Amino acid sequence: MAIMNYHTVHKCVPAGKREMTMAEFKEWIRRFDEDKDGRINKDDLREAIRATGAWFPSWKAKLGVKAADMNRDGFIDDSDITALAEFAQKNLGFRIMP
Ligand SMILES: [Ca+2]
Ligand SMILES: [Ca+2]
Repeated sequence: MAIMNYHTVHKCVPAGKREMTMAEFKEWIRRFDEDKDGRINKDDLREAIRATGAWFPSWKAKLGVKAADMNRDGFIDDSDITALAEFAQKNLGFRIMP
């Protein structure tokens, strides 16, 4: 039997359909904000994508930041979350309710 470690319990998206509300998506992505400054950088996003089990997490993280980071400061903050959710729906198999 597999032992659930901290990462498994707190960071994994349930297997199967990744359906969640926008609020749940925000909460989920914030768990990967390692330095807790409220912004998601490329490395944080890579870990989030890795946790979904998607392939090429580094590459997808790069694309995700490019797609979502509207003011081009290299970070995904609150105002970029909607665009990131869109990216997650298109590329990571998420289904996010408004
Ligand atoms: Ca951060
Ligand atoms: Ca930004």
